[in-house]
Amino acid sequence: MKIGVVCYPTYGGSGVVATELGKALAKVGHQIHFITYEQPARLDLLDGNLFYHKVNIRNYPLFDYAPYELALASKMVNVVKTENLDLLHVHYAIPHASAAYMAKQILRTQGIYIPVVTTLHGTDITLVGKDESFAPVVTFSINQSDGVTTVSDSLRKDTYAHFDITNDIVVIPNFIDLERFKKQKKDHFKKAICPNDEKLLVHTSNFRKVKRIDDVVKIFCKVRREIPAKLLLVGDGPERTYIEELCQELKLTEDVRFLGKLEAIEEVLSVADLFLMPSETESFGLAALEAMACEVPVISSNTGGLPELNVQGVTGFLSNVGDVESMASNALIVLDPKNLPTFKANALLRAKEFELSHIRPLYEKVYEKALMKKESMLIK
Ligand code: GMT
Repeated sequence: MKIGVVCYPTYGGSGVVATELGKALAKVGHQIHFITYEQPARLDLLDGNLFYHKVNIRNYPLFDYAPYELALASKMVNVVKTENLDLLHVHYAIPHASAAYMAKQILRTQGIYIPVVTTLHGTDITLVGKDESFAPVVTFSINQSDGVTTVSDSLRKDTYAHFDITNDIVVIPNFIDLERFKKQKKDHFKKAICPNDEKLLVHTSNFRKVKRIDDVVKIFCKVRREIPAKLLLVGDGPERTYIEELCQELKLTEDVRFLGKLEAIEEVLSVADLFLMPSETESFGLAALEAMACEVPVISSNTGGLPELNVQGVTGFLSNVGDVESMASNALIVLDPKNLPTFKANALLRAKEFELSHIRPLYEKVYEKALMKKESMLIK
């Protein structure tokens, strides 16, 4: 198949899923055309089946906000025609699903039927999407898609609860490439960060409020009162300055390190003992899955799709959002040397259930169904 993939090219989970899925599909022979304003972070174009088409956003003095959605729709029309695409797969509803709808309608006037598959990732439904300034457009574009997927059952339920959806939604969880995400021997790195064999806690995210990184710091503060420990914070975003100030206030600067955005996150995870994800909402929790694949157990909130990944008392523990007391005492249970090896082994076993090769065919099935719709449209 020749597939156009639209995503956010930044470090967010939806962009990572789109890029890794595109790469995996290219490996089994599909031709994948990424259409976005910047080359996706994890995309290298060495594979002959991978292509990148840049959306140029023209500015004009009249525009307070340049109309990206229109530029994107126009680019989709152009790429579908020049590359003879079979299908468009858009990740994150806003504004990708509505731009795809527009492209599809334009192409129909030219005698081309292009099926659109939309994958909903999280805040496009649970936060931004349900805001009344977007909701009618999000509802419409989901209903007009030829295939709709969500990354967890929880997100599927939320989508039906918040919007008037008449379309079927297929759940396809996030996936992991176990070739890349596996525990590596990085003793020198561990020694540099934890010279006295302290326990190492890690959090990675795009530092948005929804991640509740202040809870990460509070949990760590409680853990460190009981046992020698260090915390690594990986990523960057709007909350970073506030979190740096909080660490100073709690006198934690000696034991907390900010690593910023990192490409080789698996190297950090390889030396970690515990991953913290106390999010306000989390449709799946890809970062937690990456940690588990590197044998790192998870302390998380029990929101959204997290219970579909993190198994209570097996791969870690889940607590109510904001219950840092419970999260800290559970962290101490996991970090107890009597328990830690079992939790680590369980985390890896669970991660294996989400191996890329199990999940990729589920998307191919959705594509095939969308293409069947195209055939029935053409017969009409
Ligand atoms: O919804 C978001 O926050 C954006 C999105 C992203 O692009 O970072 O993250 C979501 O998609 C990931 C990939 O499907 C999921 O693993 C994350 O749980 C989800 N984030 C939230 O729901 C907060």
